[in-house]
Amino acid sequence: MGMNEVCSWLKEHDRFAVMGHVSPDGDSYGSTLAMCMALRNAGKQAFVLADPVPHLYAFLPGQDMICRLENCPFEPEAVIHLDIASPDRAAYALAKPLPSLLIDHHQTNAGFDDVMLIDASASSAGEILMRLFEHAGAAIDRDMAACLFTSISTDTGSFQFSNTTAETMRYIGVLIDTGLDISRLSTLIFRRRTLARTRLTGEVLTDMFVSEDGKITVGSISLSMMEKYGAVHADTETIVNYLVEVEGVCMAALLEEGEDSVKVSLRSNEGYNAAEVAVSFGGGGHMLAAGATLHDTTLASAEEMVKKALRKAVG
Ligand SMILES: [Mn+2]
Repeated sequence: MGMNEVCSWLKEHDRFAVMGHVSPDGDSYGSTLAMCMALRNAGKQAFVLADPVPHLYAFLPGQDMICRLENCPFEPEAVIHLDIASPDRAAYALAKPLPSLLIDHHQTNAGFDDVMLIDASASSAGEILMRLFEHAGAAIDRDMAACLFTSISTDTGSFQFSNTTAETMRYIGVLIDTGLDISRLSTLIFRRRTLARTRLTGEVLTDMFVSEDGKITVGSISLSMMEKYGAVHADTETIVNYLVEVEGVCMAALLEEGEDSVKVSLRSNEGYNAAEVAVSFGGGGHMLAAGATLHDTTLASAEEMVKKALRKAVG
């Protein structure tokens, strides 16, 4: 579906709930906040349904627009889903179905809303939003720019992944033109980490599994490790990158024990498809970065399952 259809759908409604995915990342927070700001700038009512932002993204503007399902400021009449690969990945399930818009960039997205804007060639949900704002002639202020920069820079690995295109960089130019200090933001996002995250990373890397041929690495984080370092979920977000950056590795996984599930983050190097492995576990994502959540399993048996799946994928 095209931009015109999305624009007229947005014009038809007045009171929006905007949400991203479970275990929200920089693209999820950044795109939902930017969308909410754009709607409010257009005279609409809107809020973001999400957990409060973690320490890593404490600098994001507009956090007062965030609420949980139980304390929404008003009854929404339409919902916007951003950066959500499949319906079960949505941050919240609403009590009753509402007119819905999906904006996403996951190659595994089969589509699940009334109106959809899915482009797997876009680096991030934030980049698709910039295209939409440009099409609609919506101004981007500095607060929106900070959110969109967070979206795009995190999903492109600070503009180092192959999803970074000339168009991506042109949009970053638009953001810089608002007066945004990208050096300050990049430092906060990529070159600062809590002591808890630093020490947790150390233990994961020391104890990681390495296959005999050196092509597979698997790291694990138990609940007791989280407790030992006083770490929170946001502290684990980028540890998997270290695993796939080991020379000679084709595919890597990081397992994170939850209260009643195990979260699996998958990364691969060029030529290996992490999304395929994620889909085999009921998850999804991109070629080089994907994930899934395993239920009814222990950390130890999840490790065995994931090692087998990676072995099969890598050959
Ligand atoms: Mn994304």
